[in-house]
Amino acid sequence: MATLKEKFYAKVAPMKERVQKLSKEFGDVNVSSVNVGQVVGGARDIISMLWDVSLLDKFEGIRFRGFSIPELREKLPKAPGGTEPLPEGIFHLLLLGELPTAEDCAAITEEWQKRSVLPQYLLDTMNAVAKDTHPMTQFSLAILQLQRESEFARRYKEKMPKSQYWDATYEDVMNLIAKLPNIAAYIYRRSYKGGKHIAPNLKLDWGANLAHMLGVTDDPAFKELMRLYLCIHSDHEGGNVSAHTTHLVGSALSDAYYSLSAGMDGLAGPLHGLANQEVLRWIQELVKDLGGVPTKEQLEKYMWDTLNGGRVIPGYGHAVLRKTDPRYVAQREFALKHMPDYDLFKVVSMVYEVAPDVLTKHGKTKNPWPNVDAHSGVLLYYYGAVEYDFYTVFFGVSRALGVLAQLVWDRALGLPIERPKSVTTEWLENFIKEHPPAAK
Ligand code: CMX
Repeated sequence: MATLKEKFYAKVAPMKERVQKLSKEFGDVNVSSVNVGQVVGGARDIISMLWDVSLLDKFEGIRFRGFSIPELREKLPKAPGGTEPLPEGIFHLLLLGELPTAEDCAAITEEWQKRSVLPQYLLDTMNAVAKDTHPMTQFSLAILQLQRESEFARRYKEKMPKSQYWDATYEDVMNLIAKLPNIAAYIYRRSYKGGKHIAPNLKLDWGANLAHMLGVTDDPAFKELMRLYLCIHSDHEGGNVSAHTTHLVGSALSDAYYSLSAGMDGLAGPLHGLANQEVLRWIQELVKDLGGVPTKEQLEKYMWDTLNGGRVIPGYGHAVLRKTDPRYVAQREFALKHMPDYDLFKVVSMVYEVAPDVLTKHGKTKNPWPNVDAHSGVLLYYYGAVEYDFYTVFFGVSRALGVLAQLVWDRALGLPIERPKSVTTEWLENFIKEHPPAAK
């Protein structure tokens, strides 16, 4: 059987030819125009980046290499006796654009297990960090510390030719992804469980092993949750902050460690990945303030208080999506199957009934529907992972799959250093003076 690396290499030349043809023959065809609102307003909708591993439709949601989440839950290989897809499978799909067999997934599990050991100098560094440092800071620091291992950096120093960049990046990516569950579990056990660590189980798949090393429950459904969670958070096309940052930093030929660490710093923002912890914090406060599961009327008032206090309803709204996020739906289905009577799930469901209407009346957000972060916390909480400051680390472990699969492609295709144009406020004002809009 060809290895994952051999299969990837076989795809590079034809893909490179397609991209070069587009650039050479159609390089001056416009695919997007830019207005002043987009320059000032966070570059919304400007097409300015190549990202092959996933594509987002504002109404349908994410497709990973053309497959929707319900399709992938059906088609990707499962663990023996399991019903949720294996993250190994989604990585195979994202990297190669092909659905894997169970055998392909087993080979990736084995490869990652071999590369998963954390070096002692990393553990020493992690042990030196103050325990109350936010888990995302610890996660990003650990990834950055591992940069010492970078094959790309080592070979670049040894005059590696451009044609080898993908190979060194592939090695870095596989070494790094393999270690992420161990890093995450180490942070968790050190921060919240008195430093009593749990040895990895080399027989388990990547997601199940993370569940095992966290040690919050023996319930096999938690392993299933981890597998599902790690699949659905893996990618959301290239323009979101964590993906774009990883790609941008990588474009300077900073290696996978630098790139992912930077991407994780972006994920740690409350408008992005940190929203999953904020949702749980907001729900916990709400239940405490209202003395238990609220009525709809109480919840509605609580939401207005949040909005009138100048704060956002965490887990709602999206820069691109304009309907309920299918990642939310997948998690809701999981909850309906495994914890339909759980009080916190009832609150999350009630928020789903009330929030879109309140946000629509509030009249600011372009999308009153829930995003991925509105649901994940309650599932984790149910199984005993109650330390919600840690939740974004789960997101980060998963997000690595997509952004690093794309990073290997970035180097294989020889994509250049990223350098969009910025302008000053004065430049924009002068531009408007010179190009006054037609009177309405
Ligand atoms: N609650 C209250 N107000 C909201 C809101 C929400 N959930 N979502 C958007 N708005 C507000 C914005 O703050 C903005 O207000 P101002 O005009 O005062 O600046 C206005 O509505 C318009 O925003 P928008 O164009 O609809 O949304 P953006 O593209 O600017 O921002 C997002 C998108 C996700 C940052 C925003 O919806 C938000 O803050 N949501 C809450 C945080 C959250 O859940 N983030 C996670 C997103 C998913 C992820 O990346 O993990």
